[in-house]
Amino acid sequence: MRALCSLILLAALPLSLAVKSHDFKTCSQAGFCRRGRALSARAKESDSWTSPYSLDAASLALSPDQASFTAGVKSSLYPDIKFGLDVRIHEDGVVRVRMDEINGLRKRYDEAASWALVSDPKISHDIKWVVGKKEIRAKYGSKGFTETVVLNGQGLLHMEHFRTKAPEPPKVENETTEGNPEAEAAQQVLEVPNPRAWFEGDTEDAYWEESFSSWTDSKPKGPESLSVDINFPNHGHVYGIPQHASTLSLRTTTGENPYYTDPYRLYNADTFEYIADSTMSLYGSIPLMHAHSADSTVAVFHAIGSETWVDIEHPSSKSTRTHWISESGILDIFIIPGPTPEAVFAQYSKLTGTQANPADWSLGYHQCRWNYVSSDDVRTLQKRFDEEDIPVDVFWLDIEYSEEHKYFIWDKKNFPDPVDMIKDVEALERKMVIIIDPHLKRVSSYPVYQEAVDRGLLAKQKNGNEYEGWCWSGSSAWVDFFNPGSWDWWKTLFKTNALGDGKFSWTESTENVYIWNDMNEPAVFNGPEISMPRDNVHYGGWEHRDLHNINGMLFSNMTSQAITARSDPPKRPFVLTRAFYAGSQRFGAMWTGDNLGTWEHMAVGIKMVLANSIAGFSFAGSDVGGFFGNPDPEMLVRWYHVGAFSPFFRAHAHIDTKRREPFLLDQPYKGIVKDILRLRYSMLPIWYTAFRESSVTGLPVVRPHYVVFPQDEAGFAIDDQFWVGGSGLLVKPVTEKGVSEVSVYLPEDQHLHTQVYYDYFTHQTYRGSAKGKNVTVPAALHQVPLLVRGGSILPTRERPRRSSPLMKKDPFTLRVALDKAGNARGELYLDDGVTFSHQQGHIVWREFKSEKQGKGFKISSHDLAKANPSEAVDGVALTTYDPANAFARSIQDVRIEKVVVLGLPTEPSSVKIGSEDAQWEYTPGVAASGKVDGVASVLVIKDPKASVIADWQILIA
Ligand code: NBV
Repeated sequence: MRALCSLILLAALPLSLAVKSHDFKTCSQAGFCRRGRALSARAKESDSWTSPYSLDAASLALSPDQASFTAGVKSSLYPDIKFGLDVRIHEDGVVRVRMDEINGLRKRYDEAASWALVSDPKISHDIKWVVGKKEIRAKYGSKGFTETVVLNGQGLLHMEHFRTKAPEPPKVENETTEGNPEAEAAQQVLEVPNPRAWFEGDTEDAYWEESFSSWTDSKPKGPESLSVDINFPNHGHVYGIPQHASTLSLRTTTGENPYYTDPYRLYNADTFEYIADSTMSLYGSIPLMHAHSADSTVAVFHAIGSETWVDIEHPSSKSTRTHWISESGILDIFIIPGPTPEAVFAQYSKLTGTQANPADWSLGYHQCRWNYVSSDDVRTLQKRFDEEDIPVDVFWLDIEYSEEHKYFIWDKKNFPDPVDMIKDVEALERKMVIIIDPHLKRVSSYPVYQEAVDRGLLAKQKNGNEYEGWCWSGSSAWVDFFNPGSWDWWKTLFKTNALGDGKFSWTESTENVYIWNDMNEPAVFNGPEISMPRDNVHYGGWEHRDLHNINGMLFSNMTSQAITARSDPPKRPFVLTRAFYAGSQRFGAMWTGDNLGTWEHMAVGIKMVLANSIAGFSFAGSDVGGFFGNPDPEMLVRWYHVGAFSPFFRAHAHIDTKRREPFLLDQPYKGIVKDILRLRYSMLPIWYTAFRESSVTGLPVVRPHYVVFPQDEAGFAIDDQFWVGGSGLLVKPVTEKGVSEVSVYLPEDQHLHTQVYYDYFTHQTYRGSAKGKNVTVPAALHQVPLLVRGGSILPTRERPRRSSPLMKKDPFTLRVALDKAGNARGELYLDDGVTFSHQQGHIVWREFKSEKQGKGFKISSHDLAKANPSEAVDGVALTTYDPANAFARSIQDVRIEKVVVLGLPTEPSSVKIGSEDAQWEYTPGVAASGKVDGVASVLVIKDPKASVIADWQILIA
């Protein structure tokens, strides 16, 4: 069935634009996944299935403060094998469950958490375990008890212990064993029924070696896979475990859907031209899953670095069963209790860290292509943007800048003057991002390779020799970033000054060059599944299979540290990574890899960004325009809308595509794209404010409905419209051809009365309903359906500029969208956007409020940082905060130039700022009649002479 349907899909696409599915394994082609699924099938067939694993009560040991316990775990199948369980509860209620084999033949990989976690979580001393006759129990949280997360409820827990390979039975020459005592004995052994077959199956399926395509995995450690079922008996929706091109609410993988017959796979891979709706693994893996219902949100995070498959079933619309099958490693599960989405984000980000506060310019528009081919090409690019007055912050260089793909080394034929070129770009305070891939050309004349060889830093084959694979640079080697010896060395490469001693550093670069890390899954053209052999060996003797999904994160981690360290005082890094793992959000941005220029890919990109965002990695986007193919102008325009509402906004294209920079478009498309870019730039304060919140609370920068309205069931599966931070902006980019209007779902919080929504551009009003409601919103090509929920105040900067740093002293506009009761609130966060001085309190964090006052309204500005110093910035609790800090002083002349109030019931009689009359203009609204929505009244207050850093009040009478 699956094969048939894949064929149909392939046939629907031009042949060259279809993922080479045969390059990647299905579950049935991966020995351990096959075994895991077979285990689950046997359990389903049996009426009397019980797990062979049980807690060894005699070994139970509570810690002296009763905050954690350890216990032995026995398997009735292997009485001599010992497992240990370690359960602890963190201060925030997260439960960590670890299980490992004790005194096994070998050691299982147990370092995934040490890469993912920001620090060792503090164990609670208030929560106590109590040992009862049949159970051990810890009670905390609110009263009442509902089963939320159940481990091993289906009895699928299985940790394959290390074993020695049984000798091969002697070869029998003739058919019969008669008269050959040795062979007779062997035959008898084979015939003895296997008492473990009910659980493990009756064959040693791919225990000691397996092949895929032309590759053989030698599996020297034998079987060591890990299976565990995690059930959510009271949660009908599960989300997360990115990265997949799939719906946000994860689908059943064991049902009839022909594209969902395989479990969701997590195995970082270069799956270029991927299918737009599938469980296939892509470039990154975050083993975090949210489970959600109208009553609560919970999550599980499995700190595992090896390939993992997750089957999902929905026994009813109100419950979910999942089955996680991993190739190796210990069981290290964090049960994240929530019970709200906010609490889940706080708990998860306490573990793996929050999205790093980005450099402000990196939220602008990025222009990329494989490739801008010469210094002159880059200069012309910049000139054309400027001639058309189209804003852009960053020009990118892909691999062709380098000589023979030796990264860091310029191809001087085409880039004879790299530093001058970069300086030309810097003139308008723009930046460059240049690619550094992880494969190193194996020639001794390439200093980066040779230094890595001299220091013994390269990844090894299982026999201990340097691993050689094929990539862009031909015969290549890879730095083993698990080797601490590589860390300082990698930093030195990015120093823009000479190091002396003949050692290499990138002197032909500047501090305005930032980095793109591609191919870090790692991609190896001639390797199994286009990656490294699993039996390769890393630092510490760990096999590549153990840490494959973490590998890419180390590359972007080290690069981001290198970029930070190269300047004094350090500057915020920008590193774009393709491969990622839990924790990668601390090191930069990601994109969704090599998508196709199709409507399906445009649409799924939104869902993928949402999935990444809820898994902690908010700084995400997909290639605007699609990497492969030549989108027509309509598609390109719509894609710019998608990009303008993605946290990371970059246009990119394959080397074989036609050039498609915005200035090349004909009218009206060129004008529309320019307006979209200007819209993005006007909203940069909203994005920057959302990033601040994310960096402190872990809340995503773009938010799906279930996060914002966790009780509104009708929104739980919605993933084609979303919210920008906590701003109250709701957007639904058009991702279909020929559309002139779209249906937007207006969610409601059941406890609130219905709310009004305003069209951002036309001020048309839409009223929600207590049950949630769909409304039709115009969406001609120049229009992106963008609504502001009543009750929000949006700070924008409306003066068109060529790059975002040129806006730093520009005044603000405030859009006050009143709710039904006449109230509204919003935030604005600012800092220098470049250094880390925000961590010393050099910030401006304002709250704007509108309140009903008598018959009129009061709009005011307050210092939020003064009120909440410890919540102001990421990473540090500001104990002292000075409202007159140096950054605030540097922008004290920056004004609010306009306040636009939407939804006043009547024309004001006076508008005062403090005690002075303000200038204003009022346009009455059009009341809604019957089913026809109205248009909001608009009051424009001109230049209220309010500084952005000061407290002020506007009184509308
Ligand atoms: O470096 C070339 C490309 C890059 O443009 C793209 O964004 C990456 O995802 N890279 C992959 C390698 C080859 C792709 C066919």
